[in-house]
Amino acid sequence: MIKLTIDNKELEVAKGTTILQAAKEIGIEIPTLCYMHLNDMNIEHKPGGCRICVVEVEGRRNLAPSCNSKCEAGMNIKTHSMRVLNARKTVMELMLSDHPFDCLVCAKSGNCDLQTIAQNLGVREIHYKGEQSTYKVDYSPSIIRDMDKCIMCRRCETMCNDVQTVGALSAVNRGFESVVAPAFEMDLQKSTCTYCGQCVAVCPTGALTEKDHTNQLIRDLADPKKTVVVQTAPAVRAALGEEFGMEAGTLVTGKMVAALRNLGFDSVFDTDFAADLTIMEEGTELLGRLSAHLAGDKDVKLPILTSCCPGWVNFFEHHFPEMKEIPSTARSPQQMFGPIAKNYLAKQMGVKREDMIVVSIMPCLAKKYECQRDEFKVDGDPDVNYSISTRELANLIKQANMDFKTLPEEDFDNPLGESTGASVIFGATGGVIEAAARTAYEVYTGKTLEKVDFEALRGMEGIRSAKVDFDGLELNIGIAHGLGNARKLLEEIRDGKSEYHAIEIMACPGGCIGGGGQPLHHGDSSVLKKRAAALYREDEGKAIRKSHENPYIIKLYEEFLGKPCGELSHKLLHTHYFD
Ligand code: HC0
Ligand code: SF4
Repeated sequence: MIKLTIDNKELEVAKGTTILQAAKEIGIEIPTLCYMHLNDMNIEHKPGGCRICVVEVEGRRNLAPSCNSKCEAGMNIKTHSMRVLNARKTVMELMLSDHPFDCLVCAKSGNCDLQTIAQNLGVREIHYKGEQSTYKVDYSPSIIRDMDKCIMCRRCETMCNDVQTVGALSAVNRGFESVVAPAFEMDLQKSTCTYCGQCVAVCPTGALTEKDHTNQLIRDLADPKKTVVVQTAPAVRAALGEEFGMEAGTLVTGKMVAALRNLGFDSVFDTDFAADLTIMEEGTELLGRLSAHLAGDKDVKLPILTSCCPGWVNFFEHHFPEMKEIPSTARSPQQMFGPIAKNYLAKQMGVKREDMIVVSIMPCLAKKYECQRDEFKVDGDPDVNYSISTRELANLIKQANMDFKTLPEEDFDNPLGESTGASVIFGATGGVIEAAARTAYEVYTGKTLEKVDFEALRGMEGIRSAKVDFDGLELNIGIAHGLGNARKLLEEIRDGKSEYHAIEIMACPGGCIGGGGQPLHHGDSSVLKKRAAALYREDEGKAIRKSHENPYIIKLYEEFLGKPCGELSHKLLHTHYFD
């Protein structure tokens, strides 16, 4: 152990502890910009590049970057001496000297680390005038890159390369010209980007933001000719409250429904309904493949991989195209909801397809891209017109001046608003496969599943596995969240070493609760755990907790679809993948 003093407080820390960590241990927060600590993933990004975290160490000529300077015995450190504050101010002014001055209209305003730290430092004047960079703004279907706002913290690069192993972003050029970009500075859309949005989630400035669909939504809501219906993803309800100062993990399902109704949607539905439908289709496919496999059919491919996460779909299409026959052909719940709304609900409501607008509220940025894919359009009309993120919904509620915290709790509309506990847990890693196991068990064994909680499938470890007993048949299940973890399981399958029957993969660490469109959680995994716990609470409180018992799903098959994986289901609810 090492003894030292920080801001006149004596403390003892383990060898190897940085000054930044030591200060944190005694409640002293040193401002940082480039530093990022993903505590559950064992990733500490500390390039020491921004120099905002400098501190004064007695007896040393130079200030030390606290994020990558280790504590030494007897050190006497000042974290906010005059010298430190002046240095930080100068560093900040230099950073701002070539930064665009459009804070008032910047998408990140109010949520920008650069802005917050400049404000906290009391920067009122910029004494340096730098050359301004003039990069072309890169618009992709999900993400906007405005590199004039990049401060070269390179957090995005760490997320893309080390966590996701996608490798779409890296530093290019030198000196003033240096910037983080796809290879050859090509547009993101032409790169191998999966639109997972994890880079956006950690960008401290407005350099990476989501493509904003809120103005389009406001226009559609105001159009009397349009019937605008909305579906809300499972993970949104566990995080939206954070945008209004509520504790992470506060469930705001009822308030969210009330807010959406206030905004003017004609009907407020739940993606969870479609998640129950996904279980019917994907579960049937799983049991079909499993039975064929057990009967000795060598052509049948196992493991079956879940296919509901669009960042994951983009990943295997780009990186493992030779394995595109393995994932389930079931569309994601978002993309099952769309055709059911426009082919079944529209008829019930007496609305023409072209007059119905289906909007989704998602924790995810890849969903914006997913709903624009050609295979999910009919004569150019998308089944889901567009998707807005949890953060965009929060902005809309703020624009409408609603006092979110005091809104009354309201219920979803029916028929596409009824859901089971199984569908709610889709939003947390392991939830999709747990929901599938609840239904597949009963269909396969013909017995009632008394204990629906498969605890072994839950948790935050990046790769997990569990054996589930199907009345004598042992099903081997794998789970990965984060694309770097997914890659490991895929490589096992490619090398013929995988022993799983079924694998759930979600692109974002934590699953959808950690999606790129959620309130920013700054890599703090305790926030993700609280959001997951909220979803498991909602599941526990539901009267029905197995997808196949959802009465509106039963009715949908009776009235419209026929049977799971039947002809109409295949046409409307399944898809195919591309190289
Ligand atoms: Fe998810 Fe989904 S669970 S991908 O994480 O399957 O975005 O929340 O909406 O579609 O239901 C995201 C979340 C969804 C879909 C569902 C799945
Ligand atoms: Fe990389 Fe995901 Fe960002 Fe694309 S969205 S650049 S894949 S981190």
